[in-house]
Amino acid sequence: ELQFPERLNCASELLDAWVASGQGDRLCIQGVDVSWTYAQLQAQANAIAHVLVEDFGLLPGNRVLLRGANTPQLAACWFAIQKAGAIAVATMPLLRAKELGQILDKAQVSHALCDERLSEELLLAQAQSPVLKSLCFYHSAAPDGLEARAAAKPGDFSNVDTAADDCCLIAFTSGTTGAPKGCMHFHRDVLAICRCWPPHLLKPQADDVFIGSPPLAFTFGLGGLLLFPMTVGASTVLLEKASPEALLPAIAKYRATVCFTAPTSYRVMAPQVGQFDLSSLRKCVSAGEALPAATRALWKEATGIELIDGIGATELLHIFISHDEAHAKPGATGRPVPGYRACILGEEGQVLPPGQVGRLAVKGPTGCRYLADPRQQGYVLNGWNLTGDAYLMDEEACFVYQARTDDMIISGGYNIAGPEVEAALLLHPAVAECGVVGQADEARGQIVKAFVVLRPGHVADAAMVKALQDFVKAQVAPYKYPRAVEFCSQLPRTETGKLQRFRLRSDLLKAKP
Ligand code: 3UK
Repeated sequence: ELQFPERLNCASELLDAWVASGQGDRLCIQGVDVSWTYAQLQAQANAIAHVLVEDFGLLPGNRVLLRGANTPQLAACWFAIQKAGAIAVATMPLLRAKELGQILDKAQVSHALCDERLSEELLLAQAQSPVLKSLCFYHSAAPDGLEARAAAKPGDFSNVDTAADDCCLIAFTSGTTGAPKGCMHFHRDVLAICRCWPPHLLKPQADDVFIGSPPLAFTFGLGGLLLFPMTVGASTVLLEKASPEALLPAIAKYRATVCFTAPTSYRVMAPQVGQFDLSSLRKCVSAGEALPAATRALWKEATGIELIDGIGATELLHIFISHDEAHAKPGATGRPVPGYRACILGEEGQVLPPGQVGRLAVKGPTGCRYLADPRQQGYVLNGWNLTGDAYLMDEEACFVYQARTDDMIISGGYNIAGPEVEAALLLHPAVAECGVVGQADEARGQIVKAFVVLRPGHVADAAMVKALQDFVKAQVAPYKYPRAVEFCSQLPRTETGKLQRFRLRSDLLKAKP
């Protein structure tokens, strides 16, 4: 059981404590244009907190929208908000005015800090918003920009005395089904995720250099690229652009040791690994989507490193089922992270025995609290969080991902998990990427349809279709083979690397006569 004092501010614990203990000159954060020690990040955050409170009248509990690519400045803004006892509402850099407007409204955002290079869409949203009172730009040379204002403020700040269960973060889900949901997290939640997965599974060291792709607005990135390195006084590299092509040279340049990205990114990087000196790298974490066994094998072959897989969710803040390198089991996500419990529930809410597919339920120190959203009732049942994933627990108590519950394909009376068919296809040397969904079919209800991106040098013809179908039939129950195969040049993905199956399905609808 995790114990926290009643009064708690996550910025005091994660940031100020290093300076207070005399270790403020440790390297904390590197970006393209600046590089800060813990003391320098603290001084920046303190000055920004003064700006928010004194120049913009920020009060504890106010909601502050953040918009920007991953940079040290964005991290300083995040800690400034915590220090002022306010609530960070982090937003994904690619969001447009309409989506930003929904967030301003839903989270009742009163203040915003925005990278000037991403001002356009937020200004459009502000014009429509009755709630946003102040908007200040950073990465700005303007006399009223954040840098100029912060330069006029002192470098110390007395943190607001927040309660452990004061809300400090509202994270929005990507909302593939309906409007995005705001998930509220408390100061103690931020510290809880720092005490569960990192010390038990990641096991970071003080001299580690973290790097990766997820935006800080995605809680996978917030934890992996900002909070977790700070639990051991390590440093982090924040890249503004972190495509697989940009990540590899950056790992080499910064001598990074711990990498966080999505499974698809490891798959794209694997064949290019030989062109870079990745000798510094010691740990690689995959999350956001199921990790296919073929991708784990490719990465291990290319780098010698066993990927650490973990399933997390915005609702639960971070990873709750995972494994360390010694316990990796291809095709399985692992076991509940210390502090969390998990089980598989059947249709009637009964706990299912090992081997049976059902709904994943999770309980732990963090959990779903939607902001003013009736969908809370669908996510939490008797204190258990229902993540929307179909899973099974095997005989070794390892949890094995099947599909999103609403992505299961039902064909001729069989339940078929698209990702299992994808995992089989990905083992074929001609397949670069693939996505498998159900296509409406008169006779069978649905048939299994595969969208396939071929590796260079392979021909998309009828012979290839037959070869892929036979290949799948040889590995999994033959009724799961893709009756339809369509070749394409790329697959639709979110900013966080997730395959957008709903778009594959709607493309199917469009294609129908
Ligand atoms: C899926 C996975 C299989 C799964 C996240 C790490 O992805 C994160 O949060 P989101 O709210 O999505 C949650 C859903 O994504 N998923 C994530 N990781 C895995 N499926 N294996 C995995 N390893 O459907 C889950 O319900 O965007 C991941 C840390 C923090 C996060 N917010």
